[in-house]
Amino acid sequence: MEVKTEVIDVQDQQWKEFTLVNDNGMAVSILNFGGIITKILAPDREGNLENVVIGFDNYTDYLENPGYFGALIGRVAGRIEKAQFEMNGKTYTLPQNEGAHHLHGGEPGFHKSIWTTTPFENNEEVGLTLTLHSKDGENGYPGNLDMNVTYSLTNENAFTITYEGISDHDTVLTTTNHSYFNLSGNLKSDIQDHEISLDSSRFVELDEELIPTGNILDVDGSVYDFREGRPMKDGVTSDFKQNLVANHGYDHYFLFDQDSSENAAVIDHNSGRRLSVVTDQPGVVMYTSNNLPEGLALRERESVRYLGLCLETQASPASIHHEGFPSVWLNKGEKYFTKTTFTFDTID
Ligand code: G6D
Repeated sequence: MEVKTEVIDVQDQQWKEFTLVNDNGMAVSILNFGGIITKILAPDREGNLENVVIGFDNYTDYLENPGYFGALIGRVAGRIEKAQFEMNGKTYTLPQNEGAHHLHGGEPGFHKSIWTTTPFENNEEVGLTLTLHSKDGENGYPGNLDMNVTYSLTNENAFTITYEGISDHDTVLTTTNHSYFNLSGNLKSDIQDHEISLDSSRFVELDEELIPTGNILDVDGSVYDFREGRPMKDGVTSDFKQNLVANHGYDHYFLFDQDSSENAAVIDHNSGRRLSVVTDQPGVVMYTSNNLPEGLALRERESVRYLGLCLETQASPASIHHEGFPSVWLNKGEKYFTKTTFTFDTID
């Protein structure tokens, strides 16, 4: 196992790209800019190592990155309605960076910050720690926040993301990673035939602006029921209102039932790749890149809709305005800690 480091010149900046490599040749490449995962090489059933995430060909494009490819997201992943919240009798107003609402921590959120990076290696894993200090009032969020994220890779092809944070003031926080997975290998096909399983019987209803209505819907009898596995394309062809609201696909928060040791799984039967997701988070936003800007120059091809699957493990920003949702509130001095493991395997 090793960590390779490369300096990348991007306009007037010098970024660092770290590549974690395990003994099977699986590799994960990460930028200090945004903690962005630019590439993951994983084996297919024949052992061919191919890239399984969306990434830009020209790294300058990460300066804009309208789809948040591969990026760490925060302070609050998802949408905060009306870009406002009340806390301790005070109203906090955040940048309205998507219509009247606030998306993915604003600009520049975690995804466009330079993180301080330290690679590491031990007998079990190889990895990278990334730290960031977000000042009190940054993008309207209260509290001086210190974040520590760790990416680590083992020889079992398990890639774990650990998030730790602490604030000197009551605040809101729920972080995630916005990688777009595509198990076909080198983006040779889209994700419509990916078979998805989710340990979830409930999901959050959205309005036309993708803002939670406050209702939690049951998946029973709908194309939102992934408990026995389902091809992603069911959400594309569905005329169910929530799939139409998401622009012919999924863009929804699923609450986990915790009935399984595995929270989510994705299989590409053509390549034989299988991705397993295990997290301590109460749910996941599954986004099937319905709104992916088309024609972007990616490493292997131009972008098209449905080219990547986002599994954004997190709590729910709906908890800011509604009862009964997984909380994003963080008390002063309380330790924020969450861990998600993505394990890459193959089927016969
Ligand atoms: C779209 O609605 C989706 C979001 O869920 C996603 O995170 C973003 O694109 C990148 O706005």
